[in-house]
Amino acid sequence: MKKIVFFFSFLLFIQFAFCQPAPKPYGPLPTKGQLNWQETEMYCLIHFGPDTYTDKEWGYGDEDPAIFNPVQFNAMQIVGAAKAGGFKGIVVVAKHHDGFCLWPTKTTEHNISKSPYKNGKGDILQEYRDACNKLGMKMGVYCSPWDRNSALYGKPEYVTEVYRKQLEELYSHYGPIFISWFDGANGGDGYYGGAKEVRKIDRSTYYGWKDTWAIPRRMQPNAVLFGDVGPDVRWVGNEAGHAGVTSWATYTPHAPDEGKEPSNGYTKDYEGTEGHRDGKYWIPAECDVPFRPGWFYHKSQDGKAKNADSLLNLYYQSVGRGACLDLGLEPNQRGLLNDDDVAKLKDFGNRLKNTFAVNLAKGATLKASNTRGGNQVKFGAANLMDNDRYSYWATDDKVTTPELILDLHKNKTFNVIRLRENIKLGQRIDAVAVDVWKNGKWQQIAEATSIGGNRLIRLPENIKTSKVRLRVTKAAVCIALSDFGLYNEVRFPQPLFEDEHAQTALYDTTKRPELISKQFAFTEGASVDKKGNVFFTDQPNNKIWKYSVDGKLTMWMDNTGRSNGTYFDKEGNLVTCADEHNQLWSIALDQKVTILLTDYNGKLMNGPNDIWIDSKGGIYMTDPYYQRDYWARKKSDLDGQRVYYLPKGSKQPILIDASLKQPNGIVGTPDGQFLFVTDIADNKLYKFSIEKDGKLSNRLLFCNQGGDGITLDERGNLYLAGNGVTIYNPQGQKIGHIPVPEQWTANLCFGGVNKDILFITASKGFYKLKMNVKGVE
Ligand code: FUL
Repeated sequence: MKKIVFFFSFLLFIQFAFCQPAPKPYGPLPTKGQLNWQETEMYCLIHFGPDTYTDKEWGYGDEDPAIFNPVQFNAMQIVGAAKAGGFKGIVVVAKHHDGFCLWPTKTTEHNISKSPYKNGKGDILQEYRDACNKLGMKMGVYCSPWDRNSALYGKPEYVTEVYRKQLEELYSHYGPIFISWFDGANGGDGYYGGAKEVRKIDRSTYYGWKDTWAIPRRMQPNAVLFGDVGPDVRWVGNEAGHAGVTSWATYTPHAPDEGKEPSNGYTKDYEGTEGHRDGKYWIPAECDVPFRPGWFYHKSQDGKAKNADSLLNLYYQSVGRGACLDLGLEPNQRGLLNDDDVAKLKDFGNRLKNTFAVNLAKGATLKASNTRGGNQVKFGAANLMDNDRYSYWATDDKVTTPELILDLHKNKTFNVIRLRENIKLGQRIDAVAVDVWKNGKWQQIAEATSIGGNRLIRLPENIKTSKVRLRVTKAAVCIALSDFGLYNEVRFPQPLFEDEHAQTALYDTTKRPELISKQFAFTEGASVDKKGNVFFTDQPNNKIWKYSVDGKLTMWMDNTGRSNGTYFDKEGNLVTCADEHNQLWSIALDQKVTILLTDYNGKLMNGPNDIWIDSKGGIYMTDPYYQRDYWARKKSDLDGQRVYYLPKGSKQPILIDASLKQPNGIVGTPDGQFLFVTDIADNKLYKFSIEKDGKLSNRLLFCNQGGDGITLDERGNLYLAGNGVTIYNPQGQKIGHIPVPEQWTANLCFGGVNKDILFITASKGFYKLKMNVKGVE
């Protein structure tokens, strides 16, 4: 009897183990076209046309086709350079906003057949098609909906008789198309057949997107459709080439105005950066960014293409975050990429190839805490090592936080970790952590969120270990992980300090900040006057100090209302955050105080912290709440920590942002277009667009580091105080770090006669560092 029982339980076990079905898919799922797109990872967006000859980015539509004569045009050179860079496809801008068609279309006279190129017999699209076929590259098209040449633009016939017909021509002659790119720039002034006027269209309805998309669905069913609203691939919300550190493949597009239909050019585009965990649709992000500063070729930008270091940064911030990278290429007037551009692409391609050539996790002994139904063949961890995106390690339905230990048998050195989910079963994993065995115990070295089709963790340093542990710390359902890789990226000394657009380094990186004095309790609020003298505050001691251009340090004012952040206005008054009274003060040179602001709608400010003043004299201010021992009140009078704008002359601030946890440092660009604000509690830095009325729009996550004060240099680099000073380029990529030997670095500004000395307030100390760049104050 015992034997029989044993036999039946054994049978049951076998049945459980081997008949355990695959996990149920979770949430929205990718289509075949989207899987193909995901595997493409990197492709190039090629802008070439009349703008190449007129030195413009957006042609007006009145350009004479006679200017288009690329005598040496060579699609093989361009597509070959992309291929050498590791790119797997191209997207040809077949028609840009100027309306000039690079193929002999029947829909308009404004096309290549009217140009001298090959005596009017040329067809750039066909040449790209042939080159792609020869080189095994995928091809996509971008046909701008906005057409500044067409007399019909704005009327329904433009959509039905011109635009859609153009798409049909492209799909029928130049396929297979892997992506059809629909742009969101729309309507405005243009030539419009000679009318030369402004034409506005209703972005939600004019193009009848549902009917327009039906054309590629019918003619190129495997192509994905790109746009602000997808429907297959979404715009990431910036043209700097990066997705959010957390970036979901799922997304629900929203219109900027409540109750309206979102559409291309009419979404809350900043939401595209991170997507939505509970998004209704599978619409992963594409990160588009030009190789050179502009999308089109400009002679003045020769030599300014991004180098391999910058491209690698972008790669990790796009492909490494589950998105695809779409890099703009800019053929010149001869119809070729410049040699420098070709060389940089190749360098980048080689570095990528070398990095990912060997998966150091291969050959490891794998120990998973759970394997679905005990079925090692179908669901075992060994599937992580076979380089197949769809074979996978799965757990039982109930197990959402499994662990995997990799015994590498000997010490190996790596600095990149790769994770992939089998996305045919949806995006299931929210977060993971990775530990290594060091000094007899597990030590965490990394964490990551939103795994999806591809997640790369680039570690700041090389890790040498013989044992690695992966912990899934949060998943919506049981996991289906397809890939685990450890790689070693060869890094060159100090690549981070080189500015991509300039030959000179930002400063001599062998130097450290020089201590001026350490006699303070807590320094803050550095700012510079017109002459270059620097003023800063010692808040606990209630004083303002001056460091003059001739190197003299003097106490400038006592009883300063516990001034914190400061900024000079145009008239030369020092505006300060008088935190003792929750006010803004303007202090004249004779130290006469004028109170600028006391409250928001009758309620006490929390404690104005830092300010920036625009060219109109309006003051941008952060108002976080830090309980001070010199206050009688114990809680905030307001119900949040926010950002305000005080127009010049007004006593009532306008609330301009309530979305940050604890806004702190603040600075704007000198052209008044953008405002940067740090969120110290959420460890993030945001970039906003400034509207005409001073209000903010387009919140964009600039980088995943919060902190204290911020300032800008003349190249647009941003300096963030907190843990020393961290430098970000205008694209939000970290390009350097200046260590400061203090607990906390609070604020900074450029000063000195030439405004090329970086002054740093850090806890008890006040420091300076000579730079090769100037500030913009
Ligand atoms: C934008 C366009 O307005 C730019 O000129 C460029 O083509 C870029 C890729 O898309 O929306």
